Amino acid sequence: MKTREGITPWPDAVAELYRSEGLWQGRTLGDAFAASARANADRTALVDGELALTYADLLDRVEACAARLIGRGLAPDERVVVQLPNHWTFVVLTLACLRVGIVPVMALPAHREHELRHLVSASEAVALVTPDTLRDFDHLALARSLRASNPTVRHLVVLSDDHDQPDTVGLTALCAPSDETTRGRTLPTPDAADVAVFLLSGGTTGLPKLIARTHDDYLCNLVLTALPSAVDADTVYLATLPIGHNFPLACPGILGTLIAGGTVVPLGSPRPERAFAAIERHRVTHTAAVPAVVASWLDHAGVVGVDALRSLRVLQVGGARLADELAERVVRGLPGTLQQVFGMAEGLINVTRLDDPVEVIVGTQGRPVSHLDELRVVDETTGREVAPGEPGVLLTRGPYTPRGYYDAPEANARSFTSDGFYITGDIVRQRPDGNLVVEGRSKDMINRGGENISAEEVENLVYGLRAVRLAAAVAMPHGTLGETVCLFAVLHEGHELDLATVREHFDTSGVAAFKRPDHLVTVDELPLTKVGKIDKKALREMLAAELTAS
Ligand code: OOB
Repeated sequence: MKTREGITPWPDAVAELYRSEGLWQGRTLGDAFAASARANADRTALVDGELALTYADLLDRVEACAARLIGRGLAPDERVVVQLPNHWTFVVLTLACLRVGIVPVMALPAHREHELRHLVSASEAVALVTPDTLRDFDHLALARSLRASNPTVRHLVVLSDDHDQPDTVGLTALCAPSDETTRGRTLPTPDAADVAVFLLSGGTTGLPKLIARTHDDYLCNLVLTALPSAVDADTVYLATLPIGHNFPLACPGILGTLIAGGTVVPLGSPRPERAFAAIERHRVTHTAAVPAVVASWLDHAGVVGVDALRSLRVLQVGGARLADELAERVVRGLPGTLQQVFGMAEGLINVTRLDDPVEVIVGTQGRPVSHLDELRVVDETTGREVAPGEPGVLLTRGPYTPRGYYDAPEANARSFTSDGFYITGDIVRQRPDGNLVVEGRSKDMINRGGENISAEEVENLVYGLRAVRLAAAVAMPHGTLGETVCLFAVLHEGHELDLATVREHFDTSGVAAFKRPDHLVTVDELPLTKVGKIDKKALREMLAAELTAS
């Protein structure tokens, strides 16, 4: 199937508006990168360990890699499932695909057979790109088995230290500088309206859906997110979140930094020891983290200090709700300006601005990056718009929010309105100043005997307790009430916490009594989703197992 067949296009008149407003430039991501590379030829584009590439080097490798892909028989519009760690080869390969219109499907390193099988078949991928082994998992064996059962898969491309497998292609060689086999080859160029990448829907339920992002819309995404985070040619961007995720990839992330002429530093782990060392060594100015990661950085800073972080100008935090309390600690305790980012692979990105008052940076998840982003906040049951300032489900459409998932009519019927709004499922409140406050997920509500309790609200309150490092509230089945509030908490070292203390804290905070947690489970760590968000589904399962056992 040709990619465009599975796509819900923006209406012509709307596309025309986005073009006339200059948001869609009619330019491919490959072109935009090449222009930046020519303008910044001698500057450093990419640093990974001992390898440092100038823009001229990177452009040369990208063109060479593109030529090798085409030379091996890959064609524009064919899909390639890319599952790589944060490594320089990801950058070269992705840019090479974008250059010639081969479409990468951005899998995460944590994906396993269940997800990959689905991604390969849903995208009809012709190639799989994986490490040989990573964190003790044999990716190559899985890739071989996926190839054996999927006739579309013609190539396995493997990232490995010593590559001599006859049935696979070595990724490092594919990403090598140009040579006589690559020079002079004429390469195809995609159209700006073509699909550039497939991102995956997040969430902790069901298999990920494919989100087709066009060159026009994704370039718009890069440009509009680079502006409010002040990413420019002096930026050094550290990518520690999984690099195929929209946030570190394009908000503005590695692609936005490269379009702006800055330096990208991919790092294989967000662990504080490694991140701090990389920030110090490369004088990192910008990075992005999820709340759980930033909590670990704060803890580490409490032990080693913040000297290593001196160069940091912007710390983006998003992907899940950053509790106000944690936001305050970041503002007080870490160098640079905190930028909250509330975004989604489906499109819409909201950010706090660097010059916003502290109250906005700490207490809101920002506002849209485009003046043509359309937002509606509606009542969950009636679907009608709520009064200004009231909480409701956020719907959105705009210049970088596609009108449907790829080839998924049923999911589209559920997740998009008939007039093309994406139903985010997030419960938000929009303040008079336009900033959004995320109050929860429409499914992340706990219904305690008819009282609706936002899990996020409970968590925010719990962060007011000094003992608590991380908190997650989930519904616990209950005979008469239907559901009660179960709190999972990770404590700071040397602290203790019991349920009575938590409930007392809720009482003294003047909170409705029904919101007090009914059950407390202290744990060493919380299960995380593949991008590092707290995995509520797993917590509910843990709780169910605990209840059956008792
Ligand atoms: C990002 O993208 P996804 O697709 O992995 O997840 C999107 C969902 C949102 O619908 C929302 O439920 C949640 O993740 N979320 C937040 C949040 N940022 C994302 N919830 C509360 N506060 C925030 N700041 O997660 C993503 C994509 C691009 C940039 C940043 C995050």
